[in-house]
Amino acid sequence: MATFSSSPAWRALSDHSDAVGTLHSLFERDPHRASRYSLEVAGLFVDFSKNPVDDTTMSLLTALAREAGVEQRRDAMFAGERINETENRAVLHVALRERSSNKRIVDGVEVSGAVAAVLAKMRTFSDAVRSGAWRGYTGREITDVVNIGIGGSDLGPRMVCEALKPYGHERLSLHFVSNVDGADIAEVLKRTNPDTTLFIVSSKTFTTRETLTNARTARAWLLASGAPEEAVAKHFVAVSTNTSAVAEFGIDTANMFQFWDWVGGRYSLWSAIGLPIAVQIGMDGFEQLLDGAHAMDRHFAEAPLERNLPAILAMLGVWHQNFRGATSQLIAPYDNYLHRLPAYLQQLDMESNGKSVTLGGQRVDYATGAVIWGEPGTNGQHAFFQLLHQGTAVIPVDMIVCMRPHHGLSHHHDILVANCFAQSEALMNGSASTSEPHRNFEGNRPSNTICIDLLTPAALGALIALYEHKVFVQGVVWRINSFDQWGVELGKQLATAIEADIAASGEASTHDSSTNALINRYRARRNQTLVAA
Ligand code: G6Q
Repeated sequence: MATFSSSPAWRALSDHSDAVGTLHSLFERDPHRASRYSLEVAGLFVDFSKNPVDDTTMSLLTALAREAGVEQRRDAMFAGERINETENRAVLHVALRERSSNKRIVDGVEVSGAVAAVLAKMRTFSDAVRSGAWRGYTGREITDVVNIGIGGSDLGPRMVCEALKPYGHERLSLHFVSNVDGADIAEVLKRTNPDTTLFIVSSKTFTTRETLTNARTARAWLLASGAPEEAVAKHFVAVSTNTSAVAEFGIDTANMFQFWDWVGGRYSLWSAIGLPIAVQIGMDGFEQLLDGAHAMDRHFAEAPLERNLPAILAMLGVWHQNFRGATSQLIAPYDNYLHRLPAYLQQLDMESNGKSVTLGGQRVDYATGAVIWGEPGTNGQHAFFQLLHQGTAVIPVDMIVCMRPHHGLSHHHDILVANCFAQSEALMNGSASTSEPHRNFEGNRPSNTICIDLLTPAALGALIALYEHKVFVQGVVWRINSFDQWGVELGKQLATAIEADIAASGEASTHDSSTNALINRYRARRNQTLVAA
């Protein structure tokens, strides 16, 4: 049977790969290239002209996407079909941002009403915390809100809360605890007071070891401060799909915010997992975030692939990854508020497309998901940008920059933006020094520039949805299931046996010699007192 990589569109792209000129020559040949290779959607202007592609490349990439069935698969997702086949689930985070009278049926059950009801409950709760009506057990207003969750129950809300800090509430400080490393929660508890701190325990399954360990530590801290057992109801709420586990933990299920198994962890910030966002910026702001994402959804669902922004960015990624030898993708936000975006996109992209088996169960014979990494500009320029300019690897870059800042330091902003534009220009053009090879910059290095007028909740919603759909399209092209995460599930089981060995008496002997020795070393030393020399 012919594999995907020997399909007509794939072969045509392989044959075409060497025929594309350098970026420099492509710009020289076409004075209108910048306007022809850019799009404005849902408040985002994206210039993708600095990618080594011509019209033939673009039409072959679109043909590849069509051949892979991107449009059918997209329509199936929006229709609520169970496209997450290995978990036999629908994938409907797009339904969370519809906010219309559109009635959604999932598995025969009407869910729009339930979505609206959870949004209304989030509004009541976030309004109460923000206004000061929701008080701690001593009657004082809440000053600190701590989200306890990990992975999809942490990265999205954490990134959005950082990005939308300018919209934050004066009295409230948001904190995020994810790591089972006690240092994470210890540092937060050091800076907060039990009677004015509210914990949101976020876990889809409510079985995740890290989250439950941190939540128990937080509860013990509250009670150890002298708070009575009833105080737990005023200081703990939960976001989960697992009502019985929430009740078992001791959180009043009246204070539980529900979501559903058709919302994947890394796609869940739009659900009640976004509660910290609603608390920080208010429910109106949260709904603007949803609306921004919805505008991108409409575009993705309706625009032809030729003018479809998520599809274009996805296919450019496929071009770099499968035909030009790239293996990673740099995310460079020229915006400090977006400093968590690379970490967020790492999960979105790498957990979705870090797969090597097709939906049909075959091992792929082509590259799939890229390694995603990044840091805000201009910091990266003084560190790893050296490798972008003169290293041997080709690393496509997404530069993200806002036209207007949230602060009044316009001089800073001019310098920031100048750096962003200068980097993409230099990566594209390079510069030749005939006398000194070490000063030679080859250029021809690809980048996209994403321009946002002002980083509002709506613009951020559109940006996140753009990446979600980009990742989706790539997964379809690579014939993989972007919606499962068996590697994560494995991780959830792995430590259990070693935890038991650490707790047991006698030497560990059931593992390989390296693992046994490491366990025994830890056991011998963990209680040793450090004696100053
Ligand atoms: C996301 C993954 C994973 C998950 C965490 C937390 O898509 O499934 O990152 O979000 O493992 O899981 P819980 O929300 O169930 O605690």
